[in-house]
Amino acid sequence: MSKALDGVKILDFTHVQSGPTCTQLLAWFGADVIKVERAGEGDATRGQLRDIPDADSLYFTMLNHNKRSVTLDTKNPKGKEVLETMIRQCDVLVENFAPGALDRMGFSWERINELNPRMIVASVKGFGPGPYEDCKVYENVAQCAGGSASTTGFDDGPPLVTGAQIGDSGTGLHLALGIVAALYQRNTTGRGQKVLAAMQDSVLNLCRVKLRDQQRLDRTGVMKEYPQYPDQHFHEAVPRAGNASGGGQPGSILKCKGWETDPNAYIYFITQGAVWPAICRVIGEEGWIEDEAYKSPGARLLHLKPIFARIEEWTMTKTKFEAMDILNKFDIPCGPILSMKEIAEEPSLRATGTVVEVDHPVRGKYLTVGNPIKMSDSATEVTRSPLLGEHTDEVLAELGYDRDTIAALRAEKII
Ligand code: CAO
Repeated sequence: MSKALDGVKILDFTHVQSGPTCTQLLAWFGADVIKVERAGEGDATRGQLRDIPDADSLYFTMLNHNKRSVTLDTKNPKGKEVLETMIRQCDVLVENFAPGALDRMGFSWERINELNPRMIVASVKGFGPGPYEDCKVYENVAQCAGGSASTTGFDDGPPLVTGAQIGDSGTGLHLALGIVAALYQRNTTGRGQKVLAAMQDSVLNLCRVKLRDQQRLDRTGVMKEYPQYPDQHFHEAVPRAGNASGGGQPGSILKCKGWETDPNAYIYFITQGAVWPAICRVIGEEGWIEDEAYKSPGARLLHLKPIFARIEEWTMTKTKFEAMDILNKFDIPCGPILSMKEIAEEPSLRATGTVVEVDHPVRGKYLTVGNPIKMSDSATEVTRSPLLGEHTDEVLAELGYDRDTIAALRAEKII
C-alpha cells in the first residue's frame, strides 16, 4: 500500500519533544525522515529519564519512530557541506532549536532558499515575534504563557499545568499541518516557504474557548455554567473552572464506588439537556422532571452543585464501568477516568493501533502511542526509533558520498 507522503524527504533537525512529534507524524504518513544529530551526543532525550542503563530512553524512542538517524557536526565546515547537500535534496527542513541557532550555524532562511528554493523550512519556537521571541521555552512555560495554566485548576488554588503536552506535542501537530499545507501550495507555486508554529500561539489556539469566555465575562460580568455561579463574585479575568465542562452542557467529575482507595474511581458526567428526564429516572429523582426549579437547563444552572451532589450519591454506588454501562443505555454522555495502567492494558486501543508494542534491539519490547490519525489509504506501521547514527553511511551513500569520503569524515569525527 502506498502512503500519503511517499516521496517526501524531510531533513529532521529537531530535538526534545515538540519538533520530534511533528516529524514522527510525517514519517507515519510515509515521509522519509532523516534525523540529523550531533556526532557522539545525539538528541539530549536519548539519555534523559532513562529506565534501562545505556538504552535510549522511552522519552526518545516514543517520539522518534519510523525515522533514520544521521550523525553530523553541522558547525564544522565539512559537516556544513554535507548539510548543504542534504538541503539540496530534501523537501522540508524541520527544526526547533533555540531562536537564532540555525542562523548562527550559517543556515538562515535566505541561505537555505538560495540552496534550494523549493525547500520548506518549518520551525517551532516558544514565542512568535514580540517581547519574548528570543526566549528558550519548554512545555510548561508555553502552558503558562498561552492561557492554559491561568484557566486550569480550582478557584481556591494556584494556576495548574496539565499532563497533556499541549505546548510540545500540541505545537508539533500544528507544525505538521503547516508543513503539509505548504507542500500542497508548492504544487502550484513551485516555491518553498517558512512555516512557524509558536508554542504560545498553539496553546492559545487550544484554549480558544477561554478567550471566548473572557469576552463573555467582559460583556455580562457573569458565566452561569462556571462553578463560581451563583454564590461567588467574578473578577475581571476568566477564573479557573475546576472540572466544569467548559461548554454549554454542564458536567463534573464524580466519585464512584471504591474512590476511597482508588485515586481513579471517578466518572465524568454531563447533564445534557436532552437526557435530563433519563438522568432523573436513573438516580431516582423523577420529581425533578416536572419541577420548575430543575425542569429547564437555565433553571438548573442555579442548582448545579446540589444536582451533581445528588448524582454523585448514585455514582458512588457503582464502579465507573458499571455506571458507564447503565448511563450509556440512556445516551447520557459520560466517561470513566482511566488510569495510564488501564489505558495500556485496554484491548480495543491495541486493536486499532493507538497503543502499539514495539521491539527495540537494546531495550527490548515497550509500549508506545501509535498514529492517532487513521487513514483508509495510508496505513501506519510503527517501526522502532533509530540508534544514534544508525543510518549515517546509508544516507551519505544516497547523497552521493563514496566510502573513502565517508571514512575520512568519520575519522575527523564529523559524522
Ligand atoms: N552539530 C553541531 N551543533 C549542533 C547540532 C549538530 N548536529 N545540532 C545542534 N547544534 C547546536 C546548535 O547549533 C546550538 O548551538 P548555538 O547555541 O551555539 O547556536 C546548540 O546545539 C544547542 O541548541 P539549542 O539552544 O536549541 O539547545 P538547548 O538544549 O540549549 O535548548 C530548547 C533546548 C528546547 C530550550 C531550545 O532548543 C528551544 O527553545 N527551542 C525552541 C522551543 C522548543 O521547541 N521547545 C520545546 C522543547 S520540548 O520541551
